[in-house]
This record gives sequence, C-alpha cells and structure tokens, in this order.
Amino acid sequence: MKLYRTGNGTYLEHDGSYYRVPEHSWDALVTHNDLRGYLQSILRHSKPVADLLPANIQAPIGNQEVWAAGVTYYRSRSARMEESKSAGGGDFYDRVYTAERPELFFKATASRVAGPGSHVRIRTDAKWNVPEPELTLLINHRGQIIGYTVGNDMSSRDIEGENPLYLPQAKVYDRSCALGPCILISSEPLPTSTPIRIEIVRSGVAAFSADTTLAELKRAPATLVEYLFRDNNFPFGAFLMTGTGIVPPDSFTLASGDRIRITIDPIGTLENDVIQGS
Ligand code: DO4
Ligand code: MG
Repeated sequence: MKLYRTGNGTYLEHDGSYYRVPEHSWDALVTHNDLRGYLQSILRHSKPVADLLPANIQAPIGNQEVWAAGVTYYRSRSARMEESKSAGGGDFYDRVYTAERPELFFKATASRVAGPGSHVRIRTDAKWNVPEPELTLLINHRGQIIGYTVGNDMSSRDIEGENPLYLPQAKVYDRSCALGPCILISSEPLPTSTPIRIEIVRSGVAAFSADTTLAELKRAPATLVEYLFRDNNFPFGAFLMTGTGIVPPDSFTLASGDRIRITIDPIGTLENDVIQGS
C-alpha cells in the first residue's frame, strides 16, 4: 500500500488502483493508532477512483520534522574525509563511522521540503554541490517506523569541507530536501537487497548515474530511530533520512537545470529539477 498526498487530498494506491482517503489531516494519518488497519478498511469499503495526476502530487509531509543520519555508508565516510582533509576535519568522519552513537542532524521543516516534480535548490554561496539519495523513514509519535519514502539530502560539499562545524549551513536551507513521491506503508524492514539508484541528467544527457543497496547501510534503521527518539518528543512523528551510499566523483558538481532522478524499488522515483538562487 502506498499513500500519496496531493493538492486534492490523500490517495491510497493498492495493486495499481487508487482510493480516496477520507481523513483530511496528514498529521492525523501519521499519528493514527492503527494506520494499516484504517487503510485496509478503506480498501474493503470503497471503490477505486480515476488515476492521480502526477502534477498534483505533493511532498508527503505535514508537521513532521525531517532529521538525517550521516556517514552510515563507507562511501560517505571516504568522500567526506577527502573533502575536509585540508581543513583537518577528516578524522571525525572515520570516528563517527565506527562509533556506537550515530551522527544525527536536523535537516528540514516542511516549508523547506520540495515535493516530486518541483525544484530543489543549490545555495547561492556554494560552489560544490551534490544530491544525496537516501532511504527515508516515516516514524509515528510512538517511535514506530510506519513507512518509507525516497529522500534527497542536498549538500554543499565546499561549505561542509571547509569546516565540519558548518554542517548546518551545508545542509539546511530552503528547498535543500526533497521527499516523495509517496509513503510505502510497511512496518517491516526493507530487504537488504533493496536498490537505491540515482541519475542526473544535464541537457538531455546522463551526467552521472550510480547505484547501491541497503546491504551497504552500516546501521539498522531501528537503531537510528532509537537514538533519534532518546530524550526527544515528536508529537506529529518525524522523517529520518538514513544517509547516502552514493557520492559523485570529486570533479562533479550540480548545476542549474540538472534533473535528478532517485529510484528506490518498491517505493518509486523522486524527480526534481535543480535551481540556484531564487
Ligand atoms: O557528516 C555529514 C553529513 C553526512 C550525510 O549527510 C550522509 O552521510 O548522508
Ligand atoms: Mg546525507
């Protein structure tokens, strides 16, 4: 089952058919006592409606905060050690990769999140920028994983590389995060064979593509959630991006007009065009 938030209400997809969800509040769905049971009763009692219009699909977020985990894949550790070498910060990335406590950071509020088909942004004061394709967990207010979506943790490598203390500026700004296109409703962990793919298209030509799988993710999603919810309340639930296993080569930087496509089967594809400035 997949949940889509649209300009015209929420829709449930099951076996290729779409059903209207009577509950109007996204926050009420995320904090529902038995979301799966509620959605199954919709399938039992209502008739499918016409297909969704893709242009109408919005980011699947209400009042949830978006948090992110860092350096959870070996590739992220190595790329960050390299980019911060001359600033003397490289050692920290190796230490956090092997430490018991994960790196968790605040990523975005809903107003900073781009939905499918809309723009993600490069900071005006950044010169070296990449998308980070990340499996993203939707967690309810009780700390239970209720679903999964595709996330893009846009990052300014020159700013983070200059000094690790600049991380919030490298990571948190308007449209620095994209989520969507839907929530795959499942409380079961996704198989470790689940692929994460990215393709960046520039002027109609593939400028970069790569893939990884969840087998490369060093930490269990449930452990990341347990740390996030330590001494923290999330009355509307939260999103947690689980880190990137793909970093383009150092010679690559995003440009205005690039199209980013991130696919995680069985969730779907999140597609966004890039702009720099307003
Ligand atoms: O340590 C900085 C951020 C790491 C990150 O965003 C990632 O590994 O995905
Ligand atoms: Mg990241």
